[in-house]
Amino acid sequence: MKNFKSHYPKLKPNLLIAISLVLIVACNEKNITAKKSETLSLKEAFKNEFVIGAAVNDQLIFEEDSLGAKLAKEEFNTITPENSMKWMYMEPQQGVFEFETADRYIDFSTKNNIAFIGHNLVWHSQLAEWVKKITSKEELNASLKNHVQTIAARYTGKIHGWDVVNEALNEDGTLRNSLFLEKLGPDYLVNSFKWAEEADPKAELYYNDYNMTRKEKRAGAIELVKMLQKNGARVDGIGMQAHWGLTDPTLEEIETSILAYADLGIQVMITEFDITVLPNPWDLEGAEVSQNFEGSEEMNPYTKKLPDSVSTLLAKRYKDIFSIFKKHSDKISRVTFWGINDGVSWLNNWPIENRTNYPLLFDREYNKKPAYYGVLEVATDSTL
Ligand code: 9MR
Repeated sequence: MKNFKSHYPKLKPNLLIAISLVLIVACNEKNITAKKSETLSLKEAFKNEFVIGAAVNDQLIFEEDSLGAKLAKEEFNTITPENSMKWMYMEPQQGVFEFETADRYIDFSTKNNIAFIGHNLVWHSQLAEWVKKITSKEELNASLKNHVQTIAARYTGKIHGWDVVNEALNEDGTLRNSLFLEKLGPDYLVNSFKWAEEADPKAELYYNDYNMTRKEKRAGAIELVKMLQKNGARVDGIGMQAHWGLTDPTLEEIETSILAYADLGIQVMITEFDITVLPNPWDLEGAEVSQNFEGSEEMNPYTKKLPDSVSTLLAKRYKDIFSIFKKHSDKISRVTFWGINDGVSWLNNWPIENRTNYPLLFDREYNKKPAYYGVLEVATDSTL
């Protein structure tokens, strides 16, 4: 099975020793790690472990966000479209496909030699309205097939992998009662993977979901992949989205989950990594997310600046989690952040709109944050 790693061969051990010696002699300083941090990009730093990605948006692809585009080229070797390849944008009317924007994403990745992850072919959310109105099973099945195959076929040879199915599970690990499941039964999952493979045999095919560290959901995801495999669908990898917090999930849950997914014999990918630093209304006893928290200081405490104490906690959390990724880099092929800088993160608007969040490695001015250096240290510190 081909994967990212075949494109990024490991350095030979004796070469690594030679490089380390040269660096030790050349730097001869205590803070060698900090020095190296100035010169290495994320993708270079982790080139022997996994590829490093980011979700990107239209402003970046059209280079209106030129600083974002610059960082995408310098720091990352894979990108995922944050929104523009979802069903509502790709096929807004039945049988009418809008390829213009998606083509620009593909051009950007091809031109800059950045591997492209298609996101996504089948999802109950951000669907076009017309799909929801279909009443017949036959028509829905034909529409799903046409959607998957038309898009997958268009980009064959230009896409590294597809999130074929996104978020098909409930929190308890059972299958989500989406309109696809309701009308087509679990066959829609098997068929979607088979249709994608038929249309683009070269692309890798993934199942992608959130809360993949929770016990019940993890069991459900494993069962789902096994069911797909048993029914003859090819699944190359499993995507743990990784929208995480400063303390949840625990490091143990993260590690256990990586190992459990790797046991399926497929690639494990961290596909939408970010760490919120803001309070979550669901954690508050008696708090209803439907309550209006907008403008509440309690829920939006860092409107001017992230306090140094929290910034340090965030850096440590990133470092701890990346240490686990590095430890299991033989099982992990990709780590993708869900956005490039704090200013563009979806977490400024979820679960409460208009807050100021700081979940990524670059700040609103595109500067590297302590979290960036925390991550980089994992790559450069041989004791981690
Ligand atoms: O980041 C995306 C945000 O801009 C959209 O408003 C949102 C709509 O559902 O989708 C976000 O991306 C999601 C991704 O496609 C699938 N996993 C969860 C992500 C965060 O909601």
